[in-house]
Amino acid sequence: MYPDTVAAADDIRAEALRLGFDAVGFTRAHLAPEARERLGRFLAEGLHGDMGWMETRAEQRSHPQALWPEAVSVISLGLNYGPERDPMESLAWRDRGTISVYARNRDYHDIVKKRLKALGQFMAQRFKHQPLKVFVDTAPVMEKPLAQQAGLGWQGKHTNLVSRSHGSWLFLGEIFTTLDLAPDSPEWDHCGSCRACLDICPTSAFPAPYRLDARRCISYLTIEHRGPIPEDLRPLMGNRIYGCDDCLAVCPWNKFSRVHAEPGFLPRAELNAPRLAELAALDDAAFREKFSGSPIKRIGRDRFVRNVLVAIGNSDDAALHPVAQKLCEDADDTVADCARWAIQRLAA
Ligand code: B12
Ligand code: SF4
Ligand code: SF4
Repeated sequence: MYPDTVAAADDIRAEALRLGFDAVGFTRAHLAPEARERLGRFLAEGLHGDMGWMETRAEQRSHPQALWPEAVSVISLGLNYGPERDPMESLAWRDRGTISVYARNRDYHDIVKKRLKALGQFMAQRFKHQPLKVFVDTAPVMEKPLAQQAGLGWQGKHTNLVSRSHGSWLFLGEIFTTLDLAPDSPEWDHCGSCRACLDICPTSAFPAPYRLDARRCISYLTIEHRGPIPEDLRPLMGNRIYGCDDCLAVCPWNKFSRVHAEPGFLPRAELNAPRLAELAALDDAAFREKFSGSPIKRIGRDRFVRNVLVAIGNSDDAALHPVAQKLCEDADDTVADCARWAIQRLAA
């Protein structure tokens, strides 16, 4: 084992900051029992909807050492993606769509993973024969409770990690390592009596503070959910066509955040409130070309155009009627069904 756990952690922290991470913390490769119990309850109540992948690897998700038995420490890393303008400003522009801040340019998974790998290379040279693994988002890892344990922030009532220096705008990634690294103190809850995130949610997706029913969350409905979106939720979605930032954007702790420093997060001009009519006209090839390198590409043309049609239905803009009309006979049943719904709603 490396003899000085504090010096080792200090070296890694300095290198992580040099590589452009904005927050770094250390914790044991072990999750507190509450996190595991709460994951169990979330799954038992079916709040994960059709994200069956959350259930299949629940044991590994709730026990870092079930994922990798040799892991001793976890390095939790945060990358700031503080937006340059109010993410909610385009919600009022009804002939346009609102895309979540995180998806207005390059895929954050690629950017975070590249930096995690660079930090991993530094560690491999500095501490010989100490294996490590890097993760961002998609592995069965509970990133938010680990980040809280490592002192990066706390899980706010909107369930995401809030940081005293970056507000709601941190992407998370981790390095699991066999090194024994001096752990940081966990951060505690600074939400107090605030409930701004709970009250702003357009679909009432929080059955209680700190608990999210993913099945009602617009992020889930527009990104993860396949097939038709439940009809009762469609009118509540407004023009949010990919993800949602409302609960993050209203958090008062964002006043301490600053704009990101990553060129890959600079919004592409054509994704800042794009015209719904143009998006609805995309075929498979045009969709893939437009969203190359973007996280949006992952959901495919059909799911994306479905989301655009929900926004068209909510637009109250008769000029969009012919746009929906054209999609009524679309080869994809869900798109065709949503186009008919949009027409009915525009006529109502
Ligand atoms: C599944 C998932 C989703 C699902 C479900 C979200 C959810 N809250 O679980 C959906 C598709 C809805 C989603 C949406 C979003 N996501 Co997401 N998602 C994930 C993923 C893959 C797993 C999260 C998870 O484990 N959920 C399971 C449940 C049990 O966890 P939980 O809600 O956090 O539950 C905890 C709390 O409820 C708490 N709790 C329960 N009761 C109580 C009571 C008290 C008193 C307290 C204190 C706590 C508490 O305990 C539970 C366990 O710790 C993570 C990546 C990862 N591998 O961790 C990214 C991740 C959480 N997502 C992220 C982002 C950015 C988003 C969006 C903002 C994207 C967008 N703009 O559209 C939205 C935000 C919606 C929201 N309010 O959560 C980031 C969040 C970064 C951060 N700063 O926290 C992550 C970490 C990805 C990353 N690597 O950066 N996501
Ligand atoms: S992301 Fe939007 S829909 Fe989901 S919980 Fe937050 S405010 Fe509600
Ligand atoms: S908006 Fe308020 S309640 Fe929600 S996470 Fe931020 S401080 Fe906590």
